[in-house]
Amino acid sequence: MPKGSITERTYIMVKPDGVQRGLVGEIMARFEKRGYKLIALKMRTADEALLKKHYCDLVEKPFFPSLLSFMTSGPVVSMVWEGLDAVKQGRQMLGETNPLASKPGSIRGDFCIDMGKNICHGSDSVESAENEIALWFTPEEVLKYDQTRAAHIY
Ligand code: RTP
Repeated sequence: MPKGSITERTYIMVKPDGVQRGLVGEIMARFEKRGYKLIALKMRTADEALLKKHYCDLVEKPFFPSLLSFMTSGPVVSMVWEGLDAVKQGRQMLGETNPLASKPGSIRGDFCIDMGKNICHGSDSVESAENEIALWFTPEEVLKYDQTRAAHIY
């Protein structure tokens, strides 16, 4: 994908705590209002096998068992958002991994304080976004449509 592409994509996931706390709409609204385009959306309870692939670089970490237990504790909402600089801007909108280091105005900076329950996930590079999108969605679930056509307003 060329840098600066309007079709850059990022994988954003509302984690079980964000779903349980009723923050799905708030998180989606921030991406919509910013100007990003929703091209895939799914709710599911992830299993261990899927999460081991998603967090493949963390499986040896001491906190991995508690991360796994938390991430399988309830449904997650998986999304693909498309638009200019989607990966980097998405991470900025989420805030830092540690909510206490996250600025007010970011999702984590506004809604959480616990690193283990930091509400959301966002891809950290264009390459990992592509891998994560392929892991959480089938190609058919990632849609192509023209958002500029206003035909449905009237
Ligand atoms: P995420 O994948 O969830 O967006 O998080 P991230 O890239 O900001 O951070 P990453 O290092 O990939 O960690 C994934 C998730 O594991 C939990 N974590 N706990 N106790 C700890 O030291 C620790 N470190 C990471 C967090 O929930 C983090 O989001």
